[in-house]
Amino acid sequence: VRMMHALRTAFGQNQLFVVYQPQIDLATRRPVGAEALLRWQTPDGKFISPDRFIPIAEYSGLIIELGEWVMRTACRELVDLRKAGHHDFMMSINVSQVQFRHPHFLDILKRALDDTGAPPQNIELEITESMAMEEPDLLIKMLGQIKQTGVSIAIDDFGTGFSSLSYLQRLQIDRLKIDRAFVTEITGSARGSSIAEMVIQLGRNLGLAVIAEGVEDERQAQILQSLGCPLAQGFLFARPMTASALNGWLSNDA
Ligand code: G
Ligand code: G
Ligand code: MN
Ligand code: NA
Repeated sequence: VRMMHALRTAFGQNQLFVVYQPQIDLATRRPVGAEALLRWQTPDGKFISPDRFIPIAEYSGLIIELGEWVMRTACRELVDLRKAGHHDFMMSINVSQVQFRHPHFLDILKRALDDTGAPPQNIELEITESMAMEEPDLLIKMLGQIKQTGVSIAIDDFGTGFSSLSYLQRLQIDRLKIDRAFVTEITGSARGSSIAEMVIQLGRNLGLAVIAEGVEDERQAQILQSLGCPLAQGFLFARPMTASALNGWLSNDA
């Protein structure tokens, strides 16, 4: 309860901000997009992890307001990047299941797109695999409606849940994100790469883009590329950074 009040106050006092982690095309090593990630820095300089405060925001309902703010902030940053010449850049936004289940979620999304002028084709929403398995009927309906706006959908943390392949086929998704845990394993034992390999193959068979997350070293990047993984994200390429840092990073790179 104390953290809930602290979070509410923090949000009101602008202690929360959004950082962006670049996503890279493994073949060209060029950035193709970024994932928006929420951060909380308290006045004494300490960072509190979203792993800790997102569940509290969900439980308290604050996630509705907070999630909308993240969405609008990320859309605005995308528009700024486009003005700076990065026209094909994609922006990925994490969506909590509490937001997703909210009766006005679709309106909130459309309003964010309209008000900011962000092109829907350049926006992707990330939902977790565990979320994808709950309430199949609601999910299938929602994904259909989201797709109609032009926004795409990725399944985050893929490989950690147990979604059946036949079910996955029924979902209108565009991209699978290989969970960091499986990327870490690919340089370990001989069998370590088997899950990453399976997800890459699955993506190919279903016609879905695949991105590996948590890529920390060059060997992982090379193995992923040799397995046919087109995209990656991780500390090897760039850490999450503020909007202005991202602008500079992209310009230096160009
Ligand atoms: O950025 P970091 O690795 O600390 O994120 C930890 C977790 O918090 C990740 O699972 C990430 O998806 C989640 N997270 C980060 N930002 C957001 C956000 O804006 N909304 C939601 N729902 N989850 C987020
Ligand atoms: O669950 P989700 O994929 O949204 O979480 C993304 C989180 O992973 C972010 O909080 C980000 O800071 C973290 N992250 C991104 N790249 C790396 C990496 O290469 N190594 C580690 N350990 N964490 C990473
Ligand atoms: Mn994510
Ligand atoms: Na993830």
